[in-house]
Amino acid sequence: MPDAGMHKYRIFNHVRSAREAPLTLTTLAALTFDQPDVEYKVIDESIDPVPLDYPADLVGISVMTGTSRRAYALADHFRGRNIPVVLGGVHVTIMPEEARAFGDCLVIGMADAIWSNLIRDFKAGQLKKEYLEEKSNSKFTTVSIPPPRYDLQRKSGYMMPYTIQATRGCMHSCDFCAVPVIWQSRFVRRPIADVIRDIKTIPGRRFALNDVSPVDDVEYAKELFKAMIPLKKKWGGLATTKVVEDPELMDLLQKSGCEFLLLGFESANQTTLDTIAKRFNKSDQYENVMKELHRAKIIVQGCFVFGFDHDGPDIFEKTVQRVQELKIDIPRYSIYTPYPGTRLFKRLEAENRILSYDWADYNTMNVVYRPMQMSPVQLYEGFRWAYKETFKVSRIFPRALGAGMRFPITFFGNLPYKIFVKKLAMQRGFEMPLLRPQNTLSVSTQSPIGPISGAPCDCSDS
Ligand code: B12
Ligand code: SF4
Repeated sequence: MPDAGMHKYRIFNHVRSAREAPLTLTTLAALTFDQPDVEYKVIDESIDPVPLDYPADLVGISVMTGTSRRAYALADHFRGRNIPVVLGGVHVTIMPEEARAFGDCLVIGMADAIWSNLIRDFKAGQLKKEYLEEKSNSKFTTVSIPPPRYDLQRKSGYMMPYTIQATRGCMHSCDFCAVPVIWQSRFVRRPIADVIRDIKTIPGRRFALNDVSPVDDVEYAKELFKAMIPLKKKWGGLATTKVVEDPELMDLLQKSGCEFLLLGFESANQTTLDTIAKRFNKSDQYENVMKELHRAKIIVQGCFVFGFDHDGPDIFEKTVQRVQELKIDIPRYSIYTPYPGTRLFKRLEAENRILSYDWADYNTMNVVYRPMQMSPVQLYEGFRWAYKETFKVSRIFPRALGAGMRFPITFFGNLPYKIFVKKLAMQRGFEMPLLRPQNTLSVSTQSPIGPISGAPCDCSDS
């Protein structure tokens, strides 16, 4: 899994991830449980260098949009050593035509029903160029997979070494989000017994649930949370603001051990929420959302996005103010980013507003398009200003105290963002990205990032 240069920090010579361990690689490795002769070396480049001279028979690389340049460079390297490379993941699923130039084999879509057969084909010398996930026509499907191979990953180096997933996909379709594009409005559930089995294999008390929206399939969520209660574990995950609408769900959520949720508030402006197809977020209900979650003793990471078409230059101050009023425990800001394949990308491209086709810029911290009501510089500087302002101790204190719960955890949870603010301040200001037509990226089979090194890059953020 290539490095994105994000979500990590350094302690002396040790690089640590400020996030949970990725589930992708341990999930893939588990899929060949019936082929015990297959040995894996799992590398998350965020915390470990890629052993470029490793004597592998086959290399698999997981590609996200932001990491695609690094992924293609690593693929070039291993192919240069005559080791076949399989590329998979969200970016390959969205942009197979680009990825074809960089891999010997592509997996498009979920690999659960593919990976084991792919390995068999490889062993028989019959690796195909492409494996396409067979999609069922029904909106809800169930997938049964073995427990992740946690034994293959490092336990140290992560804020949370154990990650679980119960559902995939999302029932909503916000205009900027890659999830509905990847899953095409399908919602995949794992059998609850399988999820409980996997949670039981976790040696620690805490884990991360990385479903993007586990609470929107209300009946499934209730059953899952009920089944989690006897395990007496603690967990953190993601949810939509709709979570507070059902009192029974909230009660079970709390009893299941949830103590942290990341929520996409996105904007305090209802017109914006309606325009981006997130009208289930009701701006005038945000106080209630926070009140209910705090009542359940759940710490909230509340995310807001800057640069929507209705955002003028006053949006930064307004948002910072609203974040304080709402007493969001750990706020987080992003710049509106048109990930390829999304409705937003198609619209901005049709309006000739895309400024950068360099996918490495697509990390929600760069301006890659021309905003409607301000200049790209204003957007970038406003984003920086909002971060700086929000993480002043004079603002952290009343937010953390105001929530009236878990003060030390919330307070210390804010501190890493102060480091991030410092790093943001040290960065150069906005520079107009080099406009590069999309197709020039796909024809280059040279390493797009220059000479390759085995060491992960040194930059870091929250
Ligand atoms: C957990 C998570 C994270 C975690 C861990 C990321 C990681 N590297 O695992 C953290 C918090 C670090 C993170 C960070 C970010 N994330 Co994130 N994240 C997710 C999330 C919610 C779940 C991913 C997951 O674990 N899935 C479970 C595994 C089993 O599924 P999977 O990875 O898709 O893998 C399956 C297939 O894709 C395929 N596959 C994948 N790789 C490979 C490789 C091979 C060789 C093969 C054969 C198959 C294959 O097979 C697997 C099994 O079926 C997804 C949303 C989602 N539902 O996918 C967003 C998502 C992947 N993230 C996204 C984004 C934008 C980000 C950030 C930019 C956000 C930010 N501003 O910080 C950063 C970028 C980090 C980076 N490395 O570039 C976008 C990606 C869009 C895109 N086009 O790339 C997604 C889709 C969310 C969204 N709303 O759009 N993320
Ligand atoms: S609710 Fe979240 S995961 Fe679902 S489409 Fe909207 S942004 Fe994406």
